Amino acid sequence: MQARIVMLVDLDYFFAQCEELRKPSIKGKPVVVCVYSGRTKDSGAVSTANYVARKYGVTSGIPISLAKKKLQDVDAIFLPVDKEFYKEISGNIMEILRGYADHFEQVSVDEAYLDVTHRTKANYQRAKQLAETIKDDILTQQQLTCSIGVGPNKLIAKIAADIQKPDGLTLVKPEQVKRFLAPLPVRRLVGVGKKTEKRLETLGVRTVSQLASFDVQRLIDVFGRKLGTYFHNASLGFDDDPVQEKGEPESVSRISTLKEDTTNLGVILDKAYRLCDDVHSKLLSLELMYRSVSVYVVGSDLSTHSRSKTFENPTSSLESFKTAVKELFEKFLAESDVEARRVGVKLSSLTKKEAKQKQLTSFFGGSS
Ligand code: DCP
Ligand code: CA
Ligand code: CA
Repeated sequence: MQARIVMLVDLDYFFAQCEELRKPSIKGKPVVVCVYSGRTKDSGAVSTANYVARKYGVTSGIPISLAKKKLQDVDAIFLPVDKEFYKEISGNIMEILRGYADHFEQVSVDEAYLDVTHRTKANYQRAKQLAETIKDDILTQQQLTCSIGVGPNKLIAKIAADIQKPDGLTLVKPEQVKRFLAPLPVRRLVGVGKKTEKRLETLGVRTVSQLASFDVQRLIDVFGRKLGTYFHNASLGFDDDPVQEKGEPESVSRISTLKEDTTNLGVILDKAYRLCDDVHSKLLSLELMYRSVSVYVVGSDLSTHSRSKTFENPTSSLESFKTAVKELFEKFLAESDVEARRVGVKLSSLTKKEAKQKQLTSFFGGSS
Protein backbone atom coordinates (compact mmCIF):
# COMPACT_ATOMS: atom_id res chain seq x y z
CA MET A 1 0.00 0.00 0.00
CA GLN A 2 1.14 3.53 -0.83
CA ALA A 3 2.22 5.74 2.12
CA ARG A 4 -0.83 7.60 3.43
CA ILE A 5 -1.55 10.56 5.67
CA VAL A 6 -4.61 10.11 7.86
CA MET A 7 -6.15 12.55 10.37
CA LEU A 8 -8.50 11.89 13.23
CA VAL A 9 -10.50 14.93 14.26
CA ASP A 10 -12.16 14.66 17.69
CA LEU A 11 -14.23 17.50 19.10
CA ASP A 12 -13.28 18.52 22.63
CA TYR A 13 -15.65 17.77 25.57
CA PHE A 14 -18.29 17.65 22.89
CA PHE A 15 -21.71 17.64 24.61
CA ALA A 16 -20.52 20.15 27.20
CA GLN A 17 -18.93 22.37 24.56
CA CYS A 18 -22.25 22.40 22.67
CA GLU A 19 -23.93 23.57 25.86
CA GLU A 20 -21.36 26.38 26.25
CA LEU A 21 -22.08 27.36 22.68
CA ARG A 22 -25.77 27.69 23.40
CA LYS A 23 -25.20 29.58 26.64
CA PRO A 24 -21.83 31.39 26.59
CA SER A 25 -22.37 32.72 30.12
CA ILE A 26 -21.60 29.26 31.57
CA LYS A 27 -18.15 29.19 29.96
CA GLY A 28 -15.44 29.17 32.58
CA LYS A 29 -17.65 27.41 35.12
CA PRO A 30 -17.64 23.65 35.60
CA VAL A 31 -20.24 22.28 33.16
CA VAL A 32 -21.55 18.75 33.62
CA VAL A 33 -23.88 17.11 31.09
CA CYS A 34 -25.96 14.39 32.70
CA VAL A 35 -28.08 11.42 31.72
CA TYR A 36 -30.75 11.49 34.43
CA SER A 37 -32.29 8.06 34.99
CA GLY A 38 -35.35 9.65 36.59
CA ARG A 39 -35.47 7.32 39.60
CA THR A 40 -34.50 10.02 42.08
CA LYS A 41 -33.53 13.65 41.53
CA ASP A 42 -29.82 12.96 41.15
CA SER A 43 -29.73 9.37 39.94
CA GLY A 44 -27.99 8.79 36.67
CA ALA A 45 -24.53 9.22 35.19
CA VAL A 46 -22.32 11.96 33.83
CA SER A 47 -22.26 11.96 30.03
CA THR A 48 -19.34 14.37 29.82
CA ALA A 49 -17.93 17.44 31.52
CA ASN A 50 -15.92 20.44 30.38
CA TYR A 51 -12.26 20.70 31.30
CA VAL A 52 -12.98 23.02 34.23
CA ALA A 53 -15.12 20.30 35.82
CA ARG A 54 -12.55 17.64 34.96
CA LYS A 55 -10.03 19.45 37.19
CA TYR A 56 -12.30 18.47 40.08
CA GLY A 57 -12.26 14.83 38.98
CA VAL A 58 -15.56 14.80 37.14
CA THR A 59 -15.40 12.42 34.14
CA SER A 60 -17.76 10.56 31.80
CA GLY A 61 -19.59 7.70 33.46
CA ILE A 62 -19.38 8.66 37.14
CA PRO A 63 -22.65 8.98 39.13
CA ILE A 64 -24.24 12.43 39.09
CA SER A 65 -24.36 12.39 42.90
CA LEU A 66 -20.58 11.89 43.02
CA ALA A 67 -20.06 14.74 40.54
CA LYS A 68 -22.20 17.00 42.76
CA LYS A 69 -20.11 16.06 45.77
CA LYS A 70 -16.87 16.87 43.95
CA LEU A 71 -18.26 20.22 42.86
CA GLN A 72 -20.14 21.13 46.03
CA ASP A 73 -17.96 24.14 46.84
CA VAL A 74 -18.10 25.75 43.41
CA ASP A 75 -20.72 27.30 41.17
CA ALA A 76 -21.16 24.36 38.80
CA ILE A 77 -23.71 23.92 36.01
CA PHE A 78 -25.54 20.61 35.64
CA LEU A 79 -27.55 20.09 32.44
CA PRO A 80 -29.50 17.21 30.92
CA VAL A 81 -28.32 15.74 27.59
CA ASP A 82 -29.94 17.16 24.46
CA LYS A 83 -28.79 14.77 21.76
CA GLU A 84 -30.83 16.36 18.98
CA PHE A 85 -29.00 19.63 19.46
CA TYR A 86 -25.57 17.95 19.53
CA LYS A 87 -26.42 15.97 16.40
CA GLU A 88 -27.32 19.13 14.55
CA ILE A 89 -23.99 20.73 15.41
CA SER A 90 -22.18 17.49 14.63
CA GLY A 91 -23.84 17.43 11.20
CA ASN A 92 -22.59 20.95 10.41
CA ILE A 93 -19.06 20.08 11.45
CA MET A 94 -19.00 16.80 9.54
CA GLU A 95 -19.94 18.71 6.39
CA ILE A 96 -17.03 21.11 6.96
CA LEU A 97 -14.62 18.20 7.54
CA ARG A 98 -15.81 16.26 4.52
CA GLY A 99 -14.71 19.18 2.34
CA TYR A 100 -11.12 18.79 3.56
CA ALA A 101 -10.76 15.07 2.84
CA ASP A 102 -9.90 12.89 -0.15
CA HIS A 103 -11.74 10.14 1.72
CA PHE A 104 -13.93 10.73 4.74
CA GLU A 105 -15.29 8.47 7.46
CA GLN A 106 -17.37 9.63 10.40
CA VAL A 107 -16.89 7.26 13.33
CA SER A 108 -19.06 8.80 16.01
CA VAL A 109 -21.01 11.94 16.76
CA ASP A 110 -17.83 13.93 17.44
CA GLU A 111 -15.13 12.08 15.53
CA ALA A 112 -14.08 11.50 11.93
CA TYR A 113 -11.14 10.18 9.92
CA LEU A 114 -9.85 12.13 6.94
CA ASP A 115 -7.50 10.62 4.38
CA VAL A 116 -5.56 13.64 3.10
CA THR A 117 -2.78 11.82 1.24
CA HIS A 118 -3.56 13.20 -2.18
CA ARG A 119 -4.23 16.81 -1.30
CA THR A 120 -1.13 17.07 0.89
CA LYS A 121 1.00 15.19 -1.66
CA ALA A 122 1.81 12.87 1.26
CA ASN A 123 3.79 15.70 2.89
CA TYR A 124 3.58 16.12 6.68
CA GLN A 125 4.37 19.83 6.62
CA ARG A 126 1.37 20.40 4.36
CA ALA A 127 -0.72 18.08 6.50
CA LYS A 128 0.14 20.14 9.56
CA GLN A 129 -0.94 23.34 7.79
CA LEU A 130 -4.13 21.66 6.66
CA ALA A 131 -4.90 20.53 10.21
CA GLU A 132 -4.38 24.10 11.44
CA THR A 133 -6.71 25.39 8.73
CA ILE A 134 -9.35 22.84 9.75
CA LYS A 135 -9.11 23.88 13.39
CA ASP A 136 -9.46 27.56 12.45
CA ASP A 137 -12.38 26.83 10.18
CA ILE A 138 -14.32 24.87 12.81
CA LEU A 139 -13.64 27.62 15.32
CA THR A 140 -14.76 30.39 12.95
CA GLN A 141 -17.79 28.65 11.52
CA GLN A 142 -19.02 26.82 14.58
CA GLN A 143 -17.08 28.28 17.55
CA LEU A 144 -15.88 24.86 18.66
CA THR A 145 -12.42 23.49 19.42
CA CYS A 146 -11.16 20.06 18.46
CA SER A 147 -8.07 17.92 18.77
CA ILE A 148 -6.42 16.44 15.70
CA GLY A 149 -4.05 13.51 15.34
CA VAL A 150 -2.07 13.08 12.13
CA GLY A 151 -0.25 9.90 11.16
CA PRO A 152 0.35 7.22 8.53
CA ASN A 153 -2.87 5.33 9.36
CA LYS A 154 -6.07 5.35 11.41
CA LEU A 155 -4.56 3.60 14.40
CA ILE A 156 -1.76 6.16 14.83
CA ALA A 157 -4.00 9.15 14.02
CA LYS A 158 -6.46 8.09 16.71
CA ILE A 159 -3.84 7.62 19.43
CA ALA A 160 -2.15 10.89 18.41
CA ALA A 161 -5.42 12.82 18.73
CA ASP A 162 -5.77 11.61 22.33
CA ILE A 163 -2.27 12.67 23.35
CA GLN A 164 -2.89 16.40 23.52
CA LYS A 165 -6.31 17.66 24.51
CA PRO A 166 -8.16 20.00 24.36
CA ASP A 167 -7.35 22.07 21.27
CA GLY A 168 -4.42 19.80 20.44
CA LEU A 169 -2.56 18.95 17.25
CA THR A 170 -0.20 15.98 17.28
CA LEU A 171 1.77 14.74 14.29
CA VAL A 172 3.40 11.34 14.20
CA LYS A 173 5.51 10.77 11.10
CA PRO A 174 6.23 7.22 9.95
CA GLU A 175 9.80 7.34 11.25
CA GLN A 176 8.50 8.42 14.68
CA VAL A 177 5.86 5.68 15.03
CA LYS A 178 8.01 3.18 16.89
CA ARG A 179 9.26 5.65 19.50
CA PHE A 180 5.80 7.16 19.84
CA LEU A 181 4.09 3.86 20.56
CA ALA A 182 6.71 2.07 22.65
CA PRO A 183 6.07 3.58 26.10
CA LEU A 184 2.25 3.75 25.80
CA PRO A 185 0.11 1.37 27.84
CA VAL A 186 -1.55 -1.28 25.62
CA ARG A 187 -4.93 0.20 26.54
CA ARG A 188 -4.25 3.07 24.12
CA LEU A 189 -4.51 0.71 21.14
CA VAL A 190 -7.91 0.71 19.49
CA GLY A 191 -9.56 -2.60 20.35
CA VAL A 192 -7.82 -3.15 23.68
CA GLY A 193 -10.48 -2.81 26.36
CA LYS A 194 -10.32 -3.48 30.10
CA LYS A 195 -10.62 -7.26 29.69
CA THR A 196 -7.90 -7.55 27.07
CA GLU A 197 -5.70 -5.26 29.13
CA LYS A 198 -6.08 -7.63 32.12
CA ARG A 199 -5.31 -10.71 30.03
CA LEU A 200 -2.25 -9.09 28.53
CA GLU A 201 -1.11 -8.11 32.00
CA THR A 202 -1.20 -11.75 33.11
CA LEU A 203 1.15 -12.42 30.19
CA GLY A 204 3.47 -9.72 31.52
CA VAL A 205 2.54 -7.26 28.77
CA ARG A 206 1.75 -3.70 29.86
CA THR A 207 3.28 -1.43 27.24
CA VAL A 208 3.04 -1.41 23.49
CA SER A 209 6.76 -2.16 23.18
CA GLN A 210 6.31 -5.26 25.36
CA LEU A 211 3.46 -6.29 23.11
CA ALA A 212 5.60 -5.73 20.02
CA SER A 213 8.29 -8.08 21.26
CA PHE A 214 5.81 -10.71 22.49
CA ASP A 215 5.69 -13.95 20.49
CA VAL A 216 2.94 -13.56 17.88
CA GLN A 217 2.09 -17.27 17.92
CA ARG A 218 1.41 -17.09 21.66
CA LEU A 219 -0.82 -14.08 21.09
CA ILE A 220 -2.75 -16.10 18.51
CA ASP A 221 -3.03 -19.03 20.94
CA VAL A 222 -4.52 -16.74 23.58
CA PHE A 223 -6.72 -14.41 21.50
CA GLY A 224 -7.38 -16.38 18.30
CA ARG A 225 -5.88 -15.75 14.87
CA LYS A 226 -7.76 -12.61 13.97
CA LEU A 227 -7.30 -10.67 17.21
CA GLY A 228 -3.82 -12.05 17.93
CA THR A 229 -2.59 -10.91 14.53
CA TYR A 230 -4.33 -7.56 14.94
CA PHE A 231 -2.71 -6.89 18.34
CA HIS A 232 0.70 -7.82 16.94
CA ASN A 233 0.33 -5.52 13.93
CA ALA A 234 -1.11 -2.73 16.05
CA SER A 235 1.84 -2.89 18.45
CA LEU A 236 4.11 -2.24 15.46
CA GLY A 237 1.91 0.62 14.30
CA PHE A 238 0.71 -1.24 11.20
CA ASP A 239 -2.86 -0.64 10.11
CA ASP A 240 -4.06 -0.80 6.51
CA ASP A 241 -7.74 -0.19 7.23
CA PRO A 242 -8.87 2.34 4.60
CA VAL A 243 -10.66 5.59 5.44
CA GLN A 244 -13.99 4.78 3.93
CA GLU A 245 -17.54 5.89 4.48
CA LYS A 246 -19.44 2.92 5.84
CA GLY A 247 -22.20 2.76 3.26
CA GLU A 248 -25.71 1.72 4.07
CA PRO A 249 -26.17 -2.04 4.06
CA GLU A 250 -27.94 -3.52 1.03
CA SER A 251 -30.30 -5.42 3.26
CA VAL A 252 -31.15 -6.30 6.85
CA SER A 253 -32.10 -9.89 7.58
CA ARG A 254 -32.41 -12.61 10.22
CA ILE A 255 -32.77 -16.36 9.85
CA SER A 256 -33.42 -18.91 12.57
CA THR A 257 -33.94 -22.66 13.02
CA LEU A 258 -37.38 -23.93 14.03
CA LYS A 259 -37.80 -26.30 16.98
CA GLU A 260 -38.95 -28.97 14.53
CA ASP A 261 -39.54 -29.21 10.79
CA THR A 262 -43.02 -28.07 9.86
CA THR A 263 -45.47 -27.02 7.13
CA ASN A 264 -47.69 -25.25 9.67
CA LEU A 265 -48.20 -21.54 8.85
CA GLY A 266 -48.94 -20.61 12.47
CA VAL A 267 -45.71 -22.16 13.76
CA ILE A 268 -43.67 -20.55 10.99
CA LEU A 269 -45.21 -17.12 11.53
CA ASP A 270 -44.73 -17.34 15.25
CA LYS A 271 -40.97 -17.53 14.64
CA ALA A 272 -40.96 -15.22 11.62
CA TYR A 273 -42.73 -12.36 13.41
CA ARG A 274 -40.11 -12.39 16.13
CA LEU A 275 -37.44 -12.17 13.45
CA CYS A 276 -39.40 -9.28 11.90
CA ASP A 277 -39.24 -7.40 15.23
CA ASP A 278 -35.44 -7.76 15.34
CA VAL A 279 -34.95 -6.80 11.70
CA HIS A 280 -37.30 -3.86 12.08
CA SER A 281 -35.52 -2.43 15.11
CA LYS A 282 -32.24 -2.76 13.24
CA LEU A 283 -33.82 -0.86 10.34
CA LEU A 284 -34.92 1.93 12.67
CA SER A 285 -31.55 2.14 14.38
CA LEU A 286 -29.95 2.64 10.95
CA GLU A 287 -32.61 5.28 10.14
CA LEU A 288 -33.56 3.45 6.96
CA MET A 289 -36.72 2.64 5.04
CA TYR A 290 -37.36 -0.42 2.87
CA ARG A 291 -39.26 -1.24 -0.31
CA SER A 292 -38.71 -4.99 -0.60
CA VAL A 293 -39.61 -7.81 1.76
CA SER A 294 -38.37 -11.39 1.35
CA VAL A 295 -38.91 -14.61 3.22
CA TYR A 296 -36.55 -17.57 3.21
CA VAL A 297 -37.14 -21.23 3.86
CA VAL A 298 -34.49 -23.90 4.27
CA GLY A 299 -36.23 -27.26 3.85
CA SER A 300 -35.70 -30.41 5.89
CA ASP A 301 -33.71 -31.61 2.85
CA LEU A 302 -31.60 -28.39 3.15
CA SER A 303 -33.01 -27.03 -0.13
CA THR A 304 -33.37 -23.22 -0.07
CA HIS A 305 -36.37 -21.19 -1.22
CA SER A 306 -37.37 -17.56 -1.18
CA ARG A 307 -40.31 -15.34 -2.04
CA SER A 308 -40.23 -11.53 -2.35
CA LYS A 309 -42.50 -8.58 -2.64
CA THR A 310 -41.67 -4.98 -3.55
CA PHE A 311 -43.70 -1.93 -2.57
CA GLU A 312 -44.21 1.11 -4.75
CA ASN A 313 -42.91 3.52 -2.09
CA PRO A 314 -40.33 3.25 0.72
CA THR A 315 -41.80 2.65 4.16
CA SER A 316 -40.58 1.82 7.63
CA SER A 317 -43.86 0.24 8.78
CA LEU A 318 -43.59 -2.88 10.94
CA GLU A 319 -47.19 -3.76 10.17
CA SER A 320 -46.67 -3.74 6.39
CA PHE A 321 -43.55 -5.84 6.91
CA LYS A 322 -45.42 -8.49 8.91
CA THR A 323 -48.40 -8.51 6.54
CA ALA A 324 -46.06 -9.06 3.59
CA VAL A 325 -44.23 -11.82 5.44
CA LYS A 326 -47.54 -13.57 6.15
CA GLU A 327 -48.63 -13.32 2.50
CA LEU A 328 -45.29 -14.62 1.27
CA PHE A 329 -45.24 -17.62 3.60
CA GLU A 330 -48.87 -18.41 2.68
CA LYS A 331 -47.93 -18.27 -0.96
CA PHE A 332 -44.90 -20.45 -0.41
CA LEU A 333 -46.80 -23.11 1.54
CA ALA A 334 -49.55 -23.19 -1.10
CA GLU A 335 -47.03 -23.65 -3.90
CA SER A 336 -44.64 -26.13 -2.31
CA ASP A 337 -44.70 -29.13 -0.01
CA VAL A 338 -41.29 -28.50 1.50
CA GLU A 339 -41.09 -28.95 5.26
CA ALA A 340 -39.47 -25.85 6.73
CA ARG A 341 -36.38 -26.40 8.90
CA ARG A 342 -35.15 -22.79 9.04
CA VAL A 343 -37.03 -19.61 8.22
CA GLY A 344 -35.78 -16.10 7.57
CA VAL A 345 -36.99 -12.60 6.74
CA LYS A 346 -35.21 -9.80 4.91
CA LEU A 347 -35.76 -6.12 4.12
CA SER A 348 -34.00 -4.67 1.08
CA SER A 349 -34.10 -1.77 -1.41
CA LEU A 350 -33.15 0.38 1.58
CA THR A 351 -33.05 4.16 1.55
CA LYS A 352 -32.18 6.82 4.11
CA LYS A 353 -35.09 8.21 6.10
CA GLU A 354 -34.12 11.86 5.41
CA ALA A 355 -34.74 11.31 1.70
CA LYS A 356 -38.46 11.24 2.34
CA GLN A 357 -38.39 14.26 4.64
CA LYS A 358 -36.50 16.19 1.96
CA GLN A 359 -39.12 15.24 -0.59
CA LEU A 360 -41.81 16.51 1.75
CA THR A 361 -40.01 19.79 2.34
CA SER A 362 -39.52 20.42 -1.34
CA PHE A 363 -43.15 19.39 -1.95
CA PHE A 364 -44.37 22.08 0.40
CA GLY A 365 -41.77 24.36 -1.16
CA GLY A 366 -40.83 27.85 0.05
CA SER A 367 -42.65 27.73 3.44
CA SER A 368 -40.22 28.72 6.18
N1 DCP B 1 -20.24 10.22 25.94
C1 DCP B 1 -21.16 9.69 26.84
N2 DCP B 1 -20.77 8.74 27.76
C2 DCP B 1 -19.49 8.31 27.80
C3 DCP B 1 -18.54 8.82 26.88
C4 DCP B 1 -18.96 9.78 25.96
O1 DCP B 1 -22.33 10.08 26.81
N3 DCP B 1 -19.11 7.39 28.70
C5 DCP B 1 -20.68 11.27 24.99
C6 DCP B 1 -20.44 12.64 25.58
C7 DCP B 1 -19.22 13.14 24.88
C8 DCP B 1 -19.30 12.47 23.52
O2 DCP B 1 -19.93 11.22 23.77
O3 DCP B 1 -19.20 14.55 24.79
C9 DCP B 1 -17.95 12.27 22.87
O4 DCP B 1 -17.15 11.41 23.66
P1 DCP B 1 -15.60 11.60 23.83
O5 DCP B 1 -15.07 10.32 24.38
O6 DCP B 1 -14.99 12.10 22.57
O7 DCP B 1 -15.45 12.66 25.01
P2 DCP B 1 -15.61 14.23 25.00
O8 DCP B 1 -15.77 14.78 23.62
O9 DCP B 1 -16.67 14.60 25.96
O10 DCP B 1 -14.24 14.69 25.64
P3 DCP B 1 -12.77 14.76 25.00
O11 DCP B 1 -12.40 16.23 25.02
O12 DCP B 1 -11.93 13.97 25.93
O13 DCP B 1 -12.83 14.19 23.62
CA1 CA C 1 -14.34 14.25 21.93
CA1 CA D 1 -14.87 11.06 20.49
